[in-house]
Formats: sequence, C-alpha cells, structure tokens
Amino acid sequence: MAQALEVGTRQDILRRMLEIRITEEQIQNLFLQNLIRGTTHLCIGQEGCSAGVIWALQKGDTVTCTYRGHGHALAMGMTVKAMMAEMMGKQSGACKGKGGSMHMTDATIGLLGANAIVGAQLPIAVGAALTYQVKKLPHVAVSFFGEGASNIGTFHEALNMAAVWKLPIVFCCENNRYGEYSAQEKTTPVADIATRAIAYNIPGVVVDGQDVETVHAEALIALERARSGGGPTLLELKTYRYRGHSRTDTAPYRVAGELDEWLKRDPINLLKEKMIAANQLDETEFDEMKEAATQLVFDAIEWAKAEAYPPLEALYTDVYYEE
Ligand SMILES: Cc1ncc(C[n+]2csc(CCOP(=O)(O)OP(=O)(O)O)c2C)c(N)n1
Ligand SMILES: [Mg+2]
Repeated sequence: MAQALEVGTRQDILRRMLEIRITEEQIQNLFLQNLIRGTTHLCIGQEGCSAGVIWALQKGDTVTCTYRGHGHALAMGMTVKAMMAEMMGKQSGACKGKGGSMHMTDATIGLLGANAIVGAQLPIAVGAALTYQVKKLPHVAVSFFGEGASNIGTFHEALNMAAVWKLPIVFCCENNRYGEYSAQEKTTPVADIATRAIAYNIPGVVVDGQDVETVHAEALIALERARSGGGPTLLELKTYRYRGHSRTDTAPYRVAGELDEWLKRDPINLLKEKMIAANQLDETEFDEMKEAATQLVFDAIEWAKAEAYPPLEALYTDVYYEE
C-alpha cells in the first residue's frame, strides 16, 4: 500500500472525487430530462485514476484524454459550472458550448483535449512531449486511454516514437475491463496491458487504480522519470466502470456479481475508510463534505440552465486556429 498523503491533500482529493461522481450522476439525470443532447460516457468508479495521476502533476504539465473525460477535466481544475454549461451547449461552457461531453478542453488549465476517436489522444500527447523536449521545458505530457485503445495503431506508434526519442510522457491506461461492449479477453491477447511496454523497451507498471494514493505514488515515479530525461512509462491502472459504456448501455454483457465485487473497492470509500481509520475524518464530516459537493453541483446546474446558447454566427468561429 502506498504511503499516506498528508491530511490536507487527502481531504482535497476526497472532495474532488465526490464532486466528480455527483457531477456525473447528475449529468445522467440531465440527459434523461433531455437537457443534455447527444451521448455521454461516465467514469463513475474510475475516479481514483484521474484524481491520483492529476494530483501528482506540476504546473505546466498537460493532459489528453478520452470521451470518458469528465473526471480528468474536473481533476485538472475545470469548474463544475464550466462543465455543466458545456454539457448543455451554453455559450459560457468550457468550449463555448460547441464541444459537449466528449470534448471537454481547456488549454489554460493544461487540458489539451478530450477525444471521441479511440486512440487519437496518444499522438497528440506525444506532440506535446516533443515540444517540451525541443524547447527544453520542464513539463511532462500525460495521456489517458482505455485498454481497448491499446489495440489501436496509434497506441503502438505513440509508444514507439516516445521511447525512441525518450520523450517526457506518461501513458496512463485506465483498464476498466471493457471496450464498447466487449470484455478485454475477447479482444486482447494479453492480460496486463502493462506488458506491452516490453515491446518498446520502456517500464510498464500494473497499478491498483482503485487506491488513489497508490495511483498517485506510481504517477509521481513515472513523472519524475519523464522530467529527468528517463523517457516514457506505461502505467496500467486496473479499474472498473460501474455504468454501461455510454448513456443507453445497461451492460447486460457483464458477468453476474462482477460489479458487486468492484463496489467493495470503491475509490471514494477506500480513501474515506483510510481517513476514518487514521482519525482524520468521521461519518458526520464525510456526510457534510458530500452535502457540500451536492450543493455545488446543483447550484452549477441551475446556473447553467439560465445561461444563453451561442448566437448563430458563432458557427463560423473557432473552426480554424485564430490569432
Ligand atoms: C477509432 C475508433 N474506433 C471505434 C470507435 C467506437 N468506440 C468508441 S469507445 C470504444 C471502446 C473503447 O474502449 P476502451 O479503450 O477500453 O475505453 P473505455 O470506453 O472503456 O474507457 C469504441 C470501440 C471510436 N470512437 N473510434
Ligand atoms: Mg475499457
């Protein structure tokens, strides 16, 4: 088990993981009310991965992620308001209402973008890492992706190039056991995605993705390696999505009882229990923290509902890069 983080950090991470979870639960509700269009992919159950890695970053480090990216965006510091407005297509959203659930992006907080194309975020992060190397900047690029994406060509090209050029990058595979609808063993000939690092002569580490402090500790080691010229690392964070692949998927393909097993190692509960055991938290304080997070999310929703949609002319801006 990883060394305990200091109490203030534990509180901050616990609060943020609660905010991520409650935000996503409400996003699903808003969809059902038709206040959010399109589709969405929830990371409920996987919060320890985004929070653990992102809490280990330094200023200037950057992240690319997937359509399952609400947790990463919030962990990077996107406000719940900016996210909710974006979800509802409002002008004050993180991408001026033009991106929606699958494209939460804000370069000012280091979030270079969520991607709907499986694997697309890996080469983008390699590009960012190359920039840091060429410009001699002390930053690291981090790319999150699923275990399914490790069967895509871009994964292999990205790891290969990053390894050959010893780029400052950390590849974070969130292995949640399933692709769109298929279990890993039906699509992938290896049990541990981390072993694929061998082909690129870089370290590959299997990590307990449910324990946010373990994720944080392993991320720190990988980030330090990247920052000091040691090149890339592949971290495989073993985790689980509690919900289906996307909004309408009830996940009937799941093995009976599997979800219950994973619920026993819920990332929020694990940290909560560790804090209670260390006399850093009691049930009342946890309930208050949850209540405050719920209030924050509901306030953001009410605010976002009243925000304006972008004007029609906005269709013609942000299409190409504009100075
Ligand atoms: C190039 C490409 N192929 C297929 C799809 C359809 N698709 C969307 S998500 C997904 C599954 C990806 O699984 P994984 O990488 O494990 O990520 P997870 O959704 O589990 O987080 C697929 C096949 C896509 N968006 N892009
Ligand atoms: Mg997956």
